[in-house]
Amino acid sequence: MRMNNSFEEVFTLFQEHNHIAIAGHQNPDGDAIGACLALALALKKMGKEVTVLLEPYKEMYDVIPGKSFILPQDKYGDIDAEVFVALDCGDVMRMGDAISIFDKTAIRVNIDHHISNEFYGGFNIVDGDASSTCELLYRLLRDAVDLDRDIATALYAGILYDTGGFRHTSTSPATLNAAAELMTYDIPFNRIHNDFFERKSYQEMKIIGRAFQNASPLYNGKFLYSTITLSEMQEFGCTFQDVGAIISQLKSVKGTELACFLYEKEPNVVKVSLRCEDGYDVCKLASVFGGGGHQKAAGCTIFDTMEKALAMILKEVEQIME
Ligand SMILES: [Mn+2]
Repeated sequence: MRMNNSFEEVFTLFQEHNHIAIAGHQNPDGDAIGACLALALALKKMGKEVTVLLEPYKEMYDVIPGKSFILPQDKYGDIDAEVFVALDCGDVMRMGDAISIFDKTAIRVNIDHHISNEFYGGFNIVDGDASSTCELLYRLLRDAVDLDRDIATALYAGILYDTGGFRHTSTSPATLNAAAELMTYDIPFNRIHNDFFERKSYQEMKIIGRAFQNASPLYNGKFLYSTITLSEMQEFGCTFQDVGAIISQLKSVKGTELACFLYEKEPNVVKVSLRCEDGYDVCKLASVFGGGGHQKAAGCTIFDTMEKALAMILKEVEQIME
């Protein structure tokens, strides 16, 4: 049943228990990291024992404080938490290895802003209209905890990341009010912006170049797609973290209404990212392959060869474009 709990109910859970585990999604982005570390910092301030489960992430996110809460993956077996909080995870599978801890924890909380979220927690706070999990978390924490510079930095970072620097249409007056309030804590907002959106490594730029060489426009340029194979990743010395910016670059091409980027993470594991303008729904498209996300930004994983994965995507896109 898609029913939300109140902020008070969830906050009471935090008050009444001591050890709280927090996880974000696989290949964590600014919102997942910001949300996990902001909540960890806030709970620590309340005197709680806190463990954060997050996969290793790119150095560009190191501006977000609280990294020391993250437990190495080989220590997950030691976790004995009373409450588990999943943040920014549209579905349970997005948690990756943390899923086993989620499954064995008695009290499970799901806080998220993905429209495809299935309310998989025992307690849920899901708002598909929120720009980011961090915006949602800000609303939960602002009246309950004494915010400080570190918590504010983490929350602001997540909001900034998921709105693409307050540019995506998910940005609302409430988003900017949250950001304005967080700015009063003397946060390094200029550095956050530069680290997230300006600085790219030479390798990332080169693989973006290859992605554009490989790109093909279809339907009079309304649809643009590209692929990067595993052997190309190896050729450029890239990891999957280096291809994260490609989808937004494809989408930014003038006239593109729908963009798709596929890369081979492992043999027969193809990650698909989708972006679109109003009038399309890529969340629906991704859900055909068991994925999800937002109306304008979504993704899925196809367990097949690149060739077959691409053919399947193009077939779905054909139906949308006609
Ligand atoms: Mn998010």
